[in-house]
Amino acid sequence: MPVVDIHTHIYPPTFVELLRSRTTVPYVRTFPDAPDSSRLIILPGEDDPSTPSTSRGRPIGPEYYDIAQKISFMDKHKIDISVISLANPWLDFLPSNEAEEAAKRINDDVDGLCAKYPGRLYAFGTLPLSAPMETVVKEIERLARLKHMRGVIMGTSGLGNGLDDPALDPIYAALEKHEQLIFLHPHYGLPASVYGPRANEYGHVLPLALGFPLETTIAVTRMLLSGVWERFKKLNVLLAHSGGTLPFLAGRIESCIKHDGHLKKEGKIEERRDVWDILKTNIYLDAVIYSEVGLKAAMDASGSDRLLFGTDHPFFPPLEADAKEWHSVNANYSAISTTFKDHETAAKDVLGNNAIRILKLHP
Ligand code: 5CU
Repeated sequence: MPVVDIHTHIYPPTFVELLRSRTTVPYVRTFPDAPDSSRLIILPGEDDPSTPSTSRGRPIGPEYYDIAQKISFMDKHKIDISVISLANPWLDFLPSNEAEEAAKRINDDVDGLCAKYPGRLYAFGTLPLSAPMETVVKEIERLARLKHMRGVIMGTSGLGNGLDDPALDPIYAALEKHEQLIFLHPHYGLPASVYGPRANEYGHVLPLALGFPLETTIAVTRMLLSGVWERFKKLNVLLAHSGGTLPFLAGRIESCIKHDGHLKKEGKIEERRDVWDILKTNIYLDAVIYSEVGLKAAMDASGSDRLLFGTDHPFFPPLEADAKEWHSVNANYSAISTTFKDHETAAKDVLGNNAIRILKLHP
């Protein structure tokens, strides 16, 4: 039975070099109180001077950029195939004139890493979203021809105005035409003010456990409301972290739409596809939710044939230096085995067969 990890990141060496050359978020640097440990600072506000040094970013070691470490992590956790993707914040921060060249370099770099381990690695590419539209579309076309690429990873900002921005239509059209799915992943979280004045005392828990999933939920709901899936009926999107909170909130979203006088007046209620239809037709969900309760909601919303195992490696490593396995990975494995305890075929689908079918990972 193949196990496929579709949520697993890398910062290829060329990207780490770029981060080391920078002095504003995102960047890699050491701090005076721990001069021997490089820290990866990526999330907005993560380097605020009032933040304790232990919550300024995260220590960055070779597990973030060395592909051999990805393979040994896969071996340790019995993962046969990984679909790797550049981790956040991708190329969102680059000035327009640097984005095209950076995207090509990084996508070629990642495709080359996959080539080193035939049959074990595939990838989602990265788009130069700050470049002119024509450049972005050209990179989608180029990615569709690269041997190991199976879609693109994207954040929620799009061209700067979110994923409901009609200016994104040429990108959605190109992705739909080339059958490349979007792996939609959060990065920006929620405004820091919602976490309150004591947020610094709680490490990364509030932005990662709540900010990330809500960011995804809001982004995808905006896509729904703006009619993206009425215009692009075959556009497929894989949502990180089991869809944020979308499976849990889908009924409420649907009800709010049905009861909205403004939408009714604009004639937008009758012609639309409902949330449940889109969840079962255009949306795939990863199984990176760490519990049976969340996984069951994802399964109920989209179906076990649309759920795909993931780890989020190299994030969420064990804190104990002598840990043999990663608790985060085992939590995802265990949620699958308990959720599907009486459904062996569905368990195998979620662990690997769905990814092989959906992403065409022919051995
Ligand atoms: O720990 C984190 O900050 C992250 C992150 O930035 N991106 C991700 O995919 N998982 C965890």
